[in-house]
Amino acid sequence: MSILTLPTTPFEGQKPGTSGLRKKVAVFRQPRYLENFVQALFDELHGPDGRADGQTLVLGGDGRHHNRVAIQVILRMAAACGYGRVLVGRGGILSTPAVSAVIRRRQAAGGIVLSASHNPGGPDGDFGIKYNATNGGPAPEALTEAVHRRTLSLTRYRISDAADLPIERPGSHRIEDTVVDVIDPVADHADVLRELFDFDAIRALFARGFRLRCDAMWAVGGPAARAILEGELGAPAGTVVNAEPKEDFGGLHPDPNPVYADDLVAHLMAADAPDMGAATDGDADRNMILGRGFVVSPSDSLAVLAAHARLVPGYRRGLAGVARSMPTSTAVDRVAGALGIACHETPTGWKFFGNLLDAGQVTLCGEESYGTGSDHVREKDGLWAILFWLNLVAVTGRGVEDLVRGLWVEHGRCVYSRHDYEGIPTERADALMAELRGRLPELGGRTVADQRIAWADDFAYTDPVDGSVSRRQGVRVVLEDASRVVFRLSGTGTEGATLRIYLERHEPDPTRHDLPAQQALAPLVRLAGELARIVAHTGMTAPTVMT
Ligand code: VG1
Ligand code: CO
Repeated sequence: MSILTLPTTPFEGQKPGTSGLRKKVAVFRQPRYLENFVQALFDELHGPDGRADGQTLVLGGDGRHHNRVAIQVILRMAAACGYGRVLVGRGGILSTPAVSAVIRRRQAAGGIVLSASHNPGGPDGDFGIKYNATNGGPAPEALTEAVHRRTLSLTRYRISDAADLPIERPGSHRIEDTVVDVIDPVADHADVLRELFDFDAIRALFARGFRLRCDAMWAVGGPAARAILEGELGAPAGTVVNAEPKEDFGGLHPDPNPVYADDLVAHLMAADAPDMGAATDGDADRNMILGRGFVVSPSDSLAVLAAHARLVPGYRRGLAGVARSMPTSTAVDRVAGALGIACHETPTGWKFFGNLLDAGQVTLCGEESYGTGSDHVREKDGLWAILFWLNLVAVTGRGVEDLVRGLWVEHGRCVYSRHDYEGIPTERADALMAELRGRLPELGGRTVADQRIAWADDFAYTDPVDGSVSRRQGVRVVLEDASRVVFRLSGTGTEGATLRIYLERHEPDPTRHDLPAQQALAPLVRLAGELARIVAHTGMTAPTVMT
């Protein structure tokens, strides 16, 4: 075995987005593409000639196509960088929350997650890589930007010429001076979850005949869900479906929303529907929750969890505060107000919650994109959310729908929807956003599509802990009754641009809570279309996905 220093030249476009660097598998397959990004990361972390002597690195991915190849490359590069130990998930598998749990429990210096999350997989699908820091959370923007700059000037990378390691079984190996331990992908994460929830109460719930259908979408969440729900909590065999992780997610889109998890929705709408439905995404950090005949919006889910957190052992002492991403509905703000705790509004992406969680300023956080989590790790956590809901149902004796309706009765309903326009040519999407931003100063006080605008801005965030500023995080247009429309471009796609339009209107009147969301939001949809001139810019007359 020896360490090689090999010449390379930069690749354009290795710029991490909302959650790491995501590209087509074919892009990652190019010789030196992955190597360049990993070397740039190691250079940033340890200095250009630095070594990670003695440090521990966690490594795992969501098991999508190319995962196995990439894992072996990174193991050899970590050895060349001098890591003391690499903890790699068995078979190269670790869900995103599991990586976070392992980093924190084993005091690792950080971890590399190979995932493109909810994006489709397979040879023609997407691949991704991101770095999580010592706190277990996604690297802050300052680091991801520095890594990107370094990718543009890289001239060499270092790698051991060792052979592939057998990582399909537990064991300990060596590359150069680096110990590589193959670890159980579920155990650390399960330990964390066991400390938070009342497993006895949930066990009793299942023993009483409560029926759950948990759809792992052929992704990495399956084994953990099966081990805990069926193995430990006594849910009947078959509760977790589509549980075997596949490299191509069965050809499906592993995104737990009503559009891509339509099969689960159909089961929950059927006459003999189970009591609760749940789904997790490609890397098991997202979750969708359903009641019988009822879909829970992610923003409402966060608010319900916050409202009842004290009923769950891990949060018995109450919440320090909560946080939500800016486009997420204000339901949780209303709950926080009633609880007398702070509610922070952050830009989209879990990395912005890290400082608040580390500083002990917030306990729960979430996003409208089916992500919820807490200070138990530094990622959103799909199984955590499912267990939280089960725990609440078990100790309140109330069903999923009843818990959400209780929220609406108390605080009014934040009627909410997100409209995505996918696959827009990038220049057109950029032109749309530029025009919208250009019109911002004149929008306050104007009437558009019969709606009177109170104010509009481009969201900027100052991190209350380290003072870092993130600008241009989304255009907000707010009406006099506080209804709002938010426009931003996705930072996780790999083909063209995706325009996301977030619509929210508060409905205090309980007799109107059952109006279909799209109907209640129709005036805001018209406003959005006119304001952004969507048809003129994109040629599209309807969104490609509505959730
Ligand atoms: C999307 C979501 C965002 C989420 C991100 C990563 O980002 O909107 O809320 O944090 O995906 O989620 P964007 O930039 O495409 O809107 V995951 O499950 O990919 O780690
Ligand atoms: Co995900």
